[in-house]
Amino acid sequence: MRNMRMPMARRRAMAVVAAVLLAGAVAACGNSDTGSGGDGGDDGKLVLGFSQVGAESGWRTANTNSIKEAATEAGIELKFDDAQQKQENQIKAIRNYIQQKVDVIAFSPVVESGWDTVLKEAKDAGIPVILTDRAVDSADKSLYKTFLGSDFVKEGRLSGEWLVENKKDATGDVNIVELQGTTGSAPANDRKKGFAEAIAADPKLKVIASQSGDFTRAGGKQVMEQFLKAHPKIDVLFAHNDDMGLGALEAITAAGKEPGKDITIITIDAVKDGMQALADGKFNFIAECSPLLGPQLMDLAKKVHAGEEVPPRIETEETTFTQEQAKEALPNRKY
Ligand code: GYE
Repeated sequence: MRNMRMPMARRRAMAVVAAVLLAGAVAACGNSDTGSGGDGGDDGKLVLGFSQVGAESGWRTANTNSIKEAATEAGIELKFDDAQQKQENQIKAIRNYIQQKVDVIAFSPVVESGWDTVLKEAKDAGIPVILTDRAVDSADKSLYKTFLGSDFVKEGRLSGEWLVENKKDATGDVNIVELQGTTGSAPANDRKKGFAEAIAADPKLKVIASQSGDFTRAGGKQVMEQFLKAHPKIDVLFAHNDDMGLGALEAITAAGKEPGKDITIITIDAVKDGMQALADGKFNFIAECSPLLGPQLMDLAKKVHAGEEVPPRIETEETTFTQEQAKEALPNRKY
């Protein structure tokens, strides 16, 4: 029986292999049609491969929506990948885009370091790369065409300056806890730096604990619980984004403290839920960080594809909000 079956099994296996090879060949043909080598997609549209960080925050959701909407409006074919906050997934997505010969690659690098190899691969394939939102620390600036995004150091500095002013009459030490963004990310590194520089102006302002909450609500809540257990006197929370601040609110309330009163809360982003917390008196100050990068990104994609020169750094325009300003601005917020 066994001997009889073996050839049949083998034949089947060979048929499977043949089918896989055929499918691969068909897919490869399909790719070379859409892949275009710079001539656009099937219908002549510019093809943009975009690797997104993830879906970790309200900011990120607004950013993804902005990019998708703007691509449709600009008549650009968008290939979109969500890397779930993992650098290895982003590298994989970028390599796929190179293989598919997209016209332009854009991505928001989850962390700052470790990009040189894959960026070099894109450059060697003749595909221009645009950085959006977050920067890389590559020394070779020719690896990408431009970086579109916020000045995170400034956001940290504005947050710190507000605190210096707000606590100028306080007596004794002002104990600050800091919820950092994703470890190694540009916004976490830069916001920490800007804030530290600003509060150095007043020696009574002291950061007594600083830890990553990975830019998520769950992370913010969990780390704030630890902070509250370890430190009986916390006067200020500086959270690197709204979502971590919103998560921390739950921990603060559960610990029997009143957010915005017992603990002064400063965050960054100014997404709707954050602005609502500010208008409700639970947050005290927000430095804005705009996620609406889509239209500018599409514009840049068209320009670099056409071989036009673009400025190496394009900064987003932003403001700050107090509780009163949040009440006024909320009805017209787009995200
Ligand atoms: O502040 C945070 C998000 O890179 C500016 O990432 C972005 C940050 C934003 O998760 O909410």
